[in-house]
Amino acid sequence: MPLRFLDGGESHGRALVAILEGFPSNYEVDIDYINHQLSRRQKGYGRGQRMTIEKDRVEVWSGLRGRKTTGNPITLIIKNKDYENWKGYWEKDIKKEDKIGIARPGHGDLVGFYKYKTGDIRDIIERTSARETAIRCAVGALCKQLLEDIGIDIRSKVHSLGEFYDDNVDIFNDEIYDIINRSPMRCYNKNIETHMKNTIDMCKEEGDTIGGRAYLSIRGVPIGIGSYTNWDRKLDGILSMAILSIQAVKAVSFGKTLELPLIGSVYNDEAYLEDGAIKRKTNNCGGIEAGVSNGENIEIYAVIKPIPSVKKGLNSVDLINKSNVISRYERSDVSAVVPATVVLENVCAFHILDEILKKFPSDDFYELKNSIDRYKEELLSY
Ligand code: EPS
Repeated sequence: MPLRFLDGGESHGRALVAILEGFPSNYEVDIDYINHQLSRRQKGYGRGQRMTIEKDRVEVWSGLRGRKTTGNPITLIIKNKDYENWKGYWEKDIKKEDKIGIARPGHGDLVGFYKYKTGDIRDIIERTSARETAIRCAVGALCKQLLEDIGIDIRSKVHSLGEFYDDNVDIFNDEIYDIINRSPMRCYNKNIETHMKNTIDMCKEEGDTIGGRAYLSIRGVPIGIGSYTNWDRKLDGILSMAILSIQAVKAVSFGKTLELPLIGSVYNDEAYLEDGAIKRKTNNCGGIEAGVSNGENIEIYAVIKPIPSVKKGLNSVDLINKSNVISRYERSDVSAVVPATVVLENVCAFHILDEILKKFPSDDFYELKNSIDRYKEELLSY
């Protein structure tokens, strides 16, 4: 059965909800693990005032008996604390004079106004908001926890903010990763961290926003996940679609593709045998060849654009009164690059598990674990 979920919920509505189907039974879920992912997502330099209101905790309303999954659909809920401040808002019809017509260029405001024709940009803001990533993280965290138990580890960091780069860092070194996880910029180099923080402070002062790049690495995916047999089965295609669906992500690349001269003899990862095992001299392609995992770490960069809620204003249009105006400000974050790294981890976890389940169809966790262990053993003698 494919792994699938849908989520619903508005940024300032009652709650965010997801129903996850196809998750193996008999898996012991650690709710603290999910809540830890939710709390990691809330942190980071550049976050706005909203994060002082929310303390995201997941509630599991179905699919668990004790701590174990039953194979039934898993219903996850995160209540919005800010809902208390918006009570009444959802229950009444909006007055004409309270409708928002001024669009923020770059946000969903303008396109949503014409697409859904409710006459109020507020309806669009509520669903385009990156608040939705909280529930996607809860779904992904379940998957990420299971992946760890079958030897797949997903880690991330900030790669750049504005013009500052924290490059060439081994995130699978536990000491280094600990420093990254404690850094408000989720980066390693302290000097770069200071520059990044100063840049965010400056943007905040000027009423501006700033973007950057997130880096993700997935270790332990065995060779042969994904497929080249048809366009919609390619692992890099599937991951790219999911990553581009994360609010504010505008580009995705694998491995060193954007850094290297695109010359065949330099770019392609040469292979050799060592003690019977196939090794690579480099991992420029980021662990995926022809849409299939090649056993190396899957390395991904995602470009996070600057948030469109720019306090100093942009030229825009009042879509209700049909006039040229300066865009209105909506409370927001100055930068979403730090939380985006955590979202990226959890969003990719869902799809890696889905692809694993396609190769090793299993209803039960132990069936899955045994199939993977057997597959890895067989690979050694093939
Ligand atoms: C967001 C605006 C801000 C962010 C929000 C995304 O919320 P608010 O409008 O309530 O100030 O903090 O992100 C979250 C709430 C979250 O949990 O990540 C937006 O417009 O996209």
